[in-house]
Amino acid sequence: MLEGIIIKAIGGFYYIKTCAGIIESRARGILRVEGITPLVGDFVRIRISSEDNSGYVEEILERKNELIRPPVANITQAVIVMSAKKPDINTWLLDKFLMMAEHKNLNIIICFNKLDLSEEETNRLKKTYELAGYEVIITSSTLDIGIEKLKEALKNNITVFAGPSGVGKSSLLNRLNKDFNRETGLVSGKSKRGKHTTRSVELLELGENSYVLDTPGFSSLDLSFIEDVSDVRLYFREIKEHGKGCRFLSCLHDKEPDCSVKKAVEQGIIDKDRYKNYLLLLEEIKNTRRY
Ligand SMILES: Nc1nc2c(ncn2[C@@H]2O[C@H](COP(=O)(O)OP(=O)(O)OP(=O)(O)O)[C@@H](O)[C@H]2O)c(=O)[nH]1
Ligand SMILES: [Mg+2]
Ligand SMILES: [Zn+2]
Repeated sequence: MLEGIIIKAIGGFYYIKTCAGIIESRARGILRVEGITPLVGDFVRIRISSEDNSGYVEEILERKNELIRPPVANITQAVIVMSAKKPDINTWLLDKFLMMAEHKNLNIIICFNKLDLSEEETNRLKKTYELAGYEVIITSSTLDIGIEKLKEALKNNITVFAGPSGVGKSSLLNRLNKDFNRETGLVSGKSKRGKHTTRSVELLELGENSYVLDTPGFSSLDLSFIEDVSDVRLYFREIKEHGKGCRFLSCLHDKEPDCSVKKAVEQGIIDKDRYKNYLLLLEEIKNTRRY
């Protein structure tokens, strides 16, 4: 049996990258009976049928994790792409993306693209998020800045590119490898809905053991994975860190006394806007989890 990774799935066919090349396969009947659907990103064992020379997925190896949107398994890293301008930065959305990636335990890189449009604002954002404890890479896909650094960070990872529509996710991927041929910039100016130009789920091979996944931009995130208000603390990296010094273990860093987080905000060690978004998220979760 051959081992490989599913890089694409279309209409019941799975395209599996193996040491013998890419093999088109179907899922074995038993998987359907067991109610298991192979996902892009799955490591699988396949058998080549001697009758028709086509592949059959016999076994799915254990998944490290699973994303629902897009449906994909074994992602190790998220590059969250944002821009300072066009579209304007939305830190509320960025912080939600970060929460999601933290929740999935992914390695996280924030990429501020379109440096050419606003150097000052982009550098300010970089500082803010580095202060929060994140790795930040600044790029301009138009001017070919930061691409090598990005490429380096993608090695030996299966990386999902996420972020709102129009920030340049697909443009960056084309810079990483021009053969990727991702469609870019088809956001219709007339129907302001912003047409999603990126649809199918496919791992793009960047090098040995390195894959990237383009996703359509989305502007709202489902936070139903947060079960309890107190969990919000876990998904803000610097708040989690500074919260260790609070008087109460249960401190939500809101109105409690002797709160290290609030102290750090006053001292400028935690960014004010990050803290503001944290409080807003607390409110949002409180309101939606009240039943
Ligand atoms: N000025 C400037 N424009 C850029 C840059 N990168 C991308 N763009 C432009 O931004 C627009 C959107 O780029 P896309 O790559 O399609 O954005 P996307 O994030 O893939 O968008 P969706 O697929 O809709 O989620 C295109 O017109 C690009 O040419 C950049 O670094 N600087
Ligand atoms: Mg795109
Ligand atoms: Zn506190």
